[in-house]
Amino acid sequence: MEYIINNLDQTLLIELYKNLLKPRMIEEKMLVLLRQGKISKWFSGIGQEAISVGITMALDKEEYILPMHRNLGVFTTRKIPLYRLFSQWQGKASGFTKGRDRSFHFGAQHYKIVGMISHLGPQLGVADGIALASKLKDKNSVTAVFTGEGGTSEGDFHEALNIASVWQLPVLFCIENNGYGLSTPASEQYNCKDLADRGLGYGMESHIIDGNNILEVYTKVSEIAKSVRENPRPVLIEFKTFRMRGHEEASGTKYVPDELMNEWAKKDPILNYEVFLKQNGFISDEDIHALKESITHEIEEHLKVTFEEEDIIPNETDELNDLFQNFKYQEVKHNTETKEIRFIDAISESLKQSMELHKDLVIMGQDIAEYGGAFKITEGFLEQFGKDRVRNTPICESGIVETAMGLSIAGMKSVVEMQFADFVSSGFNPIVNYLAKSHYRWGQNADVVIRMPCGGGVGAGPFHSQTNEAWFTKAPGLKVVYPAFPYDAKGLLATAINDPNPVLFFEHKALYRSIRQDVPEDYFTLPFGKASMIKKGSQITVITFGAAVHWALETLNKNPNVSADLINLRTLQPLDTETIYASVKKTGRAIILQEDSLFGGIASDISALILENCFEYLDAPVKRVASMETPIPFAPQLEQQYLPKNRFENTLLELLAY
Ligand SMILES: Cc1ncc(C[n+]2csc(CCOP(=O)(O)OP(=O)(O)O)c2C)c(N)n1
Repeated sequence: MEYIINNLDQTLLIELYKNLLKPRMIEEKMLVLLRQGKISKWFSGIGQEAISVGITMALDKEEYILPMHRNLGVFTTRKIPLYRLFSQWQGKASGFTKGRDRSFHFGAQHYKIVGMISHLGPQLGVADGIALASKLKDKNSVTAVFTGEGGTSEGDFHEALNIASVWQLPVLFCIENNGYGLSTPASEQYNCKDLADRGLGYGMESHIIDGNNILEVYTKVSEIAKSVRENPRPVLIEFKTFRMRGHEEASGTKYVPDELMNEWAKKDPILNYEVFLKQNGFISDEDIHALKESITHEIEEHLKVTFEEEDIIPNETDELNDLFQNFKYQEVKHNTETKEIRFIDAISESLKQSMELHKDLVIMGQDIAEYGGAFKITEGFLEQFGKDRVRNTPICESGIVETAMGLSIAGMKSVVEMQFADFVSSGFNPIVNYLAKSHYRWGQNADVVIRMPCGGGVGAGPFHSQTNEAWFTKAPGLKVVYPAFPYDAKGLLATAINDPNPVLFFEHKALYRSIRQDVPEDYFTLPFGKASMIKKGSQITVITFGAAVHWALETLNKNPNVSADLINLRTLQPLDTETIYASVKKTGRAIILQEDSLFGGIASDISALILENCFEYLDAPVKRVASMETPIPFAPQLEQQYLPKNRFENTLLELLAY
């Protein structure tokens, strides 16, 4: 291995060595503890340390790094106290996740480190968001994100690189090509000579670096980072290296030919560098010995702290309190000036007023800039707020949701417009696994609103008509809002944007241009978790939300002899159970109307809650009315049959007669 010193001084050469040695020695200790059953799982980065250490040393302390499961060297080079890492791996409170997540699955804002989620790819898009924030704030910083060569096969990789290139974001995409993804050799993972070749396809500069040569990694990444700070752009870097141990310790290396192991053993990044330093008189055997002694001592001391730390005592309140970032709702009252507007105007006005209020709010979506969005909600926004804050995106829901997460990590707010709520399935993973879980896992909020133009009755077939709120009400950590009137839509969207937690904001397309209401012209907010009672009665409680509120109203208006409480839920998560229970206790009968197909929808949970909490007050079974158990069809007569609107009246009357 050839080491070229360039203009690096001795202090730096030794610092690099120390930083290489520490993760190696920690790992060697962890392997012992693993065998003793004192830690649960270990992903080894032995042989790959030069990449983590070289990149971290090449970046400024204030620049974000998003490491993977083999990048202990990032954490140690950023000087995280070792006992905190040990406690993290043992699920203790001094770790970074209060025992809620394992290994390297955590971030630490103080150290500007954002750890992975198990799904590997999503953090590539998160890096885009962090880099976008730095670019918007003119910070001249770079963000480095890691992936293995296996992870490059995920769609997230493609989406993140494409976004970064189209938007010229200052991201270093660092591929650690260590030959195997679990047992799959690189030859079965991709079919190009070098992964760096892919840069060309994304319109991106790329480099290949010997990942086992610390001086090459450090020098080249320093040069690239400097140039990216001056001229923001993404760069793809492929580091050639090798995984010297199993995927994780239990999985072994039987599938790796011995010759390969032997060949790469000769290229060990630490041993070779040590020989080089000694041969050139930069370090002596005594220095090395003293250094190792001091690291051993540090490891032992910190392990002692962790071993002596008590196990976490479970407390349900603590767990539930950490699901969301604390948000104190602030009521903003409106003036009396109102104007009759459509549902769609209410959304547009609210969004515009929030853009005026929050200077750090960015909106992203397909065709939302010049074109004004598929439904024209953001028409005129580009002129008022500029291209930086009103961003047309490539067609990549996952990558954009991840970018939104990155903006939040960097302290900015965002609203993502799904062109149709149906397409959220292409961004499902980062919503339910990243946005929903990150506050609970490591205290990082996701200040993101996802706007969801949804719903049927518009003759648009199975992929443009779904109301898929149940996909999200099931995932703890997400708030779900579903207004039925312009006034509610305007006030609730303002609150959704103020709330620092992830909010899925459902907007029923059939209401956009059909429902009008007098709505205050200025900015105002409405609270989450408060249903509205839009009709009062004594015989039965009707519970519903979205377009179904209007179906229920129509039915009740047609049957003036039915005396019903009509509850419009407005938000599904949080759910206003208080209003539901009070009404059911009064009427003794409950019917829940839901537009989605029946099984597993929110109506089922509301029904169960009523049974559990109001059973003694019921005079009849709780009824759910919902769509058929099929996808939503296209032809108008099929769609009408599918939707529950026409079945609602019969069931309501049957229940009253029970
Ligand atoms: C979406 C997803 N699919 C599969 C896995 C299981 N898995 C975890 S790591 C891994 C191999 C990753 O290989 P690579 O990206 O090359 O990184 P390396 O482990 O070699 O450092 C696999 C298949 C996962 N965590 N997430």
